[in-house]
Amino acid sequence: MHDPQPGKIVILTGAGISRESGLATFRDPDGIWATVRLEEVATPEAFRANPARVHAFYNARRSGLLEAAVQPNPAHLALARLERDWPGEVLLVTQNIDDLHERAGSKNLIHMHGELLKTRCLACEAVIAWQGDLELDSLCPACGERGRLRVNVVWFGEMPFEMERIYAALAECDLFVSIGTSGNVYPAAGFVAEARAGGAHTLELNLEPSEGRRLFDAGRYGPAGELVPAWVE
Ligand code: BJW
Repeated sequence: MHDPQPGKIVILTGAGISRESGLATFRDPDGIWATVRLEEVATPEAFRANPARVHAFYNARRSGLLEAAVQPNPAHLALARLERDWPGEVLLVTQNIDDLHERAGSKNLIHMHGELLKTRCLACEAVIAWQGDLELDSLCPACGERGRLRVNVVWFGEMPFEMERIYAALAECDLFVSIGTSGNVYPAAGFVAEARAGGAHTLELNLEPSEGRRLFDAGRYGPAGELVPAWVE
């Protein structure tokens, strides 16, 4: 990064940043939505109709995330270094439900689509760290109810987390950077327009131009594991 002025940076990340760590994206030809219909696994209606199916989908992704080979890649590590070394503020907003940013060392981080390694109890609303499988009769450690746990992620039609804090940061930031996201899913796809309206410079780092390409002042295209460290240094 060559900007000598310490300013406020908001970074949005998507599935593309974790692909080189071995996690699938959603809309690439080898992505998750090529193998399963999102209507069957990523909506509240799907969970009501067939909770066992939805648990199985997320149980498989949870055990995939916990495989030893899945580790933060140079892009995650570079963003953690940026947060540590940048004299201004860096807020990282991720759409990803994996924990690779925190494993890399990022601290000022919002998981707007939730976290795969947490469960939420529909009876008592407790959010609890969870590394094993979720079953239909899993017991809530907080309230003792059975069968009321769901993965703590944001499905289509649900409100993403911490939106007020995100919009406030977008309105104030000097630089907005979008990394590894296709720009298909709202409200995240609208963040670039919000940041621009507040006067921020906008940059996209992605394998290929995203849906919102024309809204970015600049774009660099290639694998995140190469682009992000090169941008941060
Ligand atoms: C690389 C790379 C490498 C590959 N290096 N790059 C406005 C207009 C139209 C529709 C809507 C709207 N507002 C809301 C909607 C409805 C809906 C929506 O957006 N639908 C669209 C499909 C049109 N949005 C919602 O429902 C959201 N909720 C909401 O808006 O609530 C409002 C509300 C109001 C009042 C009451 C209640 C609610 C919620 C969206 C939730 C999305 N959930 C998912 C699943 C989460 C859990 C899980 O992981 O299973 O989130 S869907 C999925 O998509 C996941 C992702 O976070 C999200 C975004 O995907 P992402 O990260 O962009 O991945 P890809 O695969 O699309 O792109 C990867 C990119 O990386 C590509 O560009 C590659 O080229 C690139 N890449 N390898 C760098 N190595």
